[in-house]
Amino acid sequence: MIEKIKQYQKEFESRIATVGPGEELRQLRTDFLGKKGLVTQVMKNMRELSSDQKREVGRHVNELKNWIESQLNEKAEGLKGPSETAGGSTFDTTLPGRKEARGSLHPITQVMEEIIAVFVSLGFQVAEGPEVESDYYNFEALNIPKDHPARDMQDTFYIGGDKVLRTHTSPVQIRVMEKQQPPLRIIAPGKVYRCDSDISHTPMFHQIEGLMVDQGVAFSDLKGVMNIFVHQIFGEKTKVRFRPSFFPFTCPSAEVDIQCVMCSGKGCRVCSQSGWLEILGAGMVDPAVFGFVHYDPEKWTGFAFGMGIERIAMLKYGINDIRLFFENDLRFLQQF
Ligand code: 2NM
Repeated sequence: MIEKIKQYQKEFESRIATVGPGEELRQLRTDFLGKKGLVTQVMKNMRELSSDQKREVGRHVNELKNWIESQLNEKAEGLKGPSETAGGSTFDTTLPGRKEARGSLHPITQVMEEIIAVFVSLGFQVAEGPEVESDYYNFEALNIPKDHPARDMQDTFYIGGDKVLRTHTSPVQIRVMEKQQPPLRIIAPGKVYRCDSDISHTPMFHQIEGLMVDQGVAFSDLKGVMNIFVHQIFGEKTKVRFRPSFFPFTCPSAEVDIQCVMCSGKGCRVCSQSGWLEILGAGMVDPAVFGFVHYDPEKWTGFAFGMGIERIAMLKYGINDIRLFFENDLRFLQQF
């Protein structure tokens, strides 16, 4: 009989390990402690035993009964869901939980932060400014005259009065120069707006511009900083090329190319068989710009540069359509 008791204990142990809430748990209690339950059966069978045996078996049965009772109570407590605990209706606590969706940074934000980190490591400070700008900061102070093509209605969003949506982040640098004397090393990341839309242009995109002003800053300093930037972002082996160009706010001006990331310079569709890709514009700050912020051009020289983040991100990741960045399709975004 003692053997039987041990066997029932084992059976109970295995059943309580997997029992569910509600009816399942009630059934388990009935099976062991109910009127026709196994424990009750053993107690009934004790009638045939001698009084010595009764005492011995009785002790074991009582222990088993008390143990099962406490196990069932403990289990019932553990299986209670919050609504049950709170006195509401029951729900199935065995259902799997809902996973919390994990967010991540937008690829443009990632590339922007990566680029900022490179310039911060070179001693540049991050500066910000308004996205709604006056004609003066967006154009005039940058030596862009009233009849310059960059001011064309087709490119600029005019929003009434003399206000525009900034077409570049250069006005941020004008504002900093107005308030701060050289030496100066700043970068201006942020959103810019141009009335343009196709596979390589969106009406809003992101830019990082940089400016360094000090005594004796030369074009060679610009080249050194641009080389470090390219090697950090595209890899140490990436070749860099400077081509003469024109901007109203720099002189001399250059466009900076890198060896094509798709074909390593052999020539392909992406680089129009040239082996090179344009990634940014740069130059020595025009003395006329210094005039607007009352810097003495005899004392100070500086270089400036500007790049579109989307273009850098497209080249870095081999993306052929800029609009993918703004569709918010998770199948695209989750790849970064
Ligand atoms: C570019 C290219 C060349 C530029 C110039 C200035 C400022 F404010 F110092 F005059 N900021 N950014 C600059 C120079 C921007 O973007 C293609």
